[in-house]
Amino acid sequence: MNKQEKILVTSALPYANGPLHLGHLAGAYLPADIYVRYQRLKKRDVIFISGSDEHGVPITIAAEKQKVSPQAIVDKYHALNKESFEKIGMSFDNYSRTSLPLHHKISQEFFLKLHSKGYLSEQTVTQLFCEHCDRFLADRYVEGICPICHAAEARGDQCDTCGRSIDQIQLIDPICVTCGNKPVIRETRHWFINLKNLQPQIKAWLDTKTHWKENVKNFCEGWFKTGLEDRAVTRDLRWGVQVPLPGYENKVLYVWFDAPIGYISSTIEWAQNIGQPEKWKEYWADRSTRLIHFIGKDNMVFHAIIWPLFLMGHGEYVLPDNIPANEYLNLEGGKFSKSRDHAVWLDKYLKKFPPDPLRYCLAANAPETKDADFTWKEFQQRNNSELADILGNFVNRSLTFLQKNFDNRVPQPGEFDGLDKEMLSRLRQAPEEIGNLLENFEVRKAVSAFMDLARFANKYFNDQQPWITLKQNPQKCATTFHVCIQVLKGLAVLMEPVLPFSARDLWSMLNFSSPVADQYWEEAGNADVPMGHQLNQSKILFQKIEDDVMEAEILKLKHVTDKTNEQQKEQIMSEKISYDQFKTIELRIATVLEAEKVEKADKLLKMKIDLGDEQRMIVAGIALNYTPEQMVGKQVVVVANLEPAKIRGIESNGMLLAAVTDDNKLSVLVPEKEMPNGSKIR
Ligand code: B3M
Ligand code: ZN
Repeated sequence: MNKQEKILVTSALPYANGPLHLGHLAGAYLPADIYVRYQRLKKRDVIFISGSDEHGVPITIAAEKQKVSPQAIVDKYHALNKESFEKIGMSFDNYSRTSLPLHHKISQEFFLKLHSKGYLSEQTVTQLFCEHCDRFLADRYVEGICPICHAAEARGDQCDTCGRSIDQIQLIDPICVTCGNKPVIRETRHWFINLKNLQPQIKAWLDTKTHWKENVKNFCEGWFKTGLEDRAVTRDLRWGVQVPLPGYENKVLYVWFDAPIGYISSTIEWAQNIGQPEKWKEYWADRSTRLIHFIGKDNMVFHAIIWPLFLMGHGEYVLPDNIPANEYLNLEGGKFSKSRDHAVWLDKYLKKFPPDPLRYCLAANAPETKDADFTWKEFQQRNNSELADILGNFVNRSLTFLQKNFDNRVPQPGEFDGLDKEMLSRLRQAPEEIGNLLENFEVRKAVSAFMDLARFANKYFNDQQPWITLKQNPQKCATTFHVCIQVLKGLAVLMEPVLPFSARDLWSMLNFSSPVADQYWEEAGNADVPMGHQLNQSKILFQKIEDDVMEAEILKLKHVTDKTNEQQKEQIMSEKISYDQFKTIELRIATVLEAEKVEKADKLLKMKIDLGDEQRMIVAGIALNYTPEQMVGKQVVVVANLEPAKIRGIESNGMLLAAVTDDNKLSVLVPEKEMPNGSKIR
């Protein structure tokens, strides 16, 4: 690769609808940052672009749930995520937002270009419409049973269980996610991208990408086998980029139409910010730029098939050179889940731990070719036994020895013996060896090659026995430390992509003036620290993490029941709670005053209950076992201090207790003799 070549690296634009978790970081962000930092050390012309994806149904649903405006949601999470990214060391050249007017303008221009070139066609289609909410149910606004795999809770655009994309009309028993009602079918007009006709064009282009990762190539093959379908690129929504055509005033561009254009608008914003507003074209409008999109595997179809087609249609911009998509990261054996709070949130992590150990752990165990699993135990083990005991130990023992015995200066070497020579030769080879792996997106192997070098350095230290040679052969001892310092300098540069904060700290202990990030990767292996160079005070680079700290983190995840992890579930069931915990649950006797079935929900009964000093509405899933008549007049037990929950659009203010078996036998709990309403249960 020649030095003049431009590299444009992007990370997927995360939805600004919630905080980021480690799964996000491991897939589309950290690997990109490591790659970019490496390319900067190679002195290549690289820029690193990302931003918040602030449109689409994920945003509006979050806004409705939190009862605030979509703008308030994206403002909140853009700020939070941007800050987390900075703290974990993501070195974006620009982190933009798709709600900016600039992005709207660029997206509309892009749309009109495709429109004028005949890539889009208008079609009348049938869609699900909720009469209660008075709107079309785009994408995640509707859920139902998947027509393909019959899993429950498939969404209007995709089933997360089988991973297939769905035409919402085909959903079995669809319901409006907002109000729980059954939608009706209505006609609407939309613009479509003609993927069916374009399949040969995109396939021919993808066939040239022989250097891509296997998982990405296989995935594309799979799509071609089923055949591409035309896809609507507009939506009946208000939040988003307005469709710039007459008659479409109440419609916006599909979020997956405008989001990847965010890569372009963010680059334009970057160029404006650095005072060279035309500079973005040097990247986007030059066909020799290497455009590299880092993404997680769930974004593959959009980046490898649909986005390149948009770019081909537009005609003026470079196409992706590579899409090193990563697989998923799981957490303690289960999927990351926002709804079940089975997650390690990045902002929370950063309040407790330093950034580098996480970067190291996620890089060493990156989900490159298959799903990987994050466990706190592994995190602790990698931090304690690798970062602290290997790398940190070598740094610390070398520097404290020099401080004590050599006046904290680089000593003059004598003749190099075999061990010295081998150490220096490994150091010399390391930049190329590790560099080739990074160039090839093999972060796991790169990290392990780096740690091997540090491991070898410790062995070198032991084998030279400087604590003995200090007295018996001072010249040999001086040589050993001359070599150790050369290795430390090399390690500092080579660790910068993965461990940027620790690299900076080590660099300052070594007392070099120009920043470590300004060094030349190739020169990391040159043993060129001069004799007599004065070092700074050393400090501990990596703190060990104690067992109880990890156990507390593991415990936090335990409340989560995960169907895929029966073992975990059993553990939770047998866990004890304290009496104080039990006391927080307010159980009371109530009498059912009225009961009726909930329309279109077979299982639900809505009941008015008397709690002595107040009456309330509750909803309970007992309608298959009890008729409304059977319930009226019955005394029951309810959890009286449960926060209100909306069930099928009806607010329930308490929970009725019942015994249930796995095969749905159900018996409502009743007091053995009549009790005053409101009586407490202890
Ligand atoms: N916002 C999906 C996601 O956050 C989407 C990526 C857009 S990349 C152009 O996973
Ligand atoms: Zn509705």
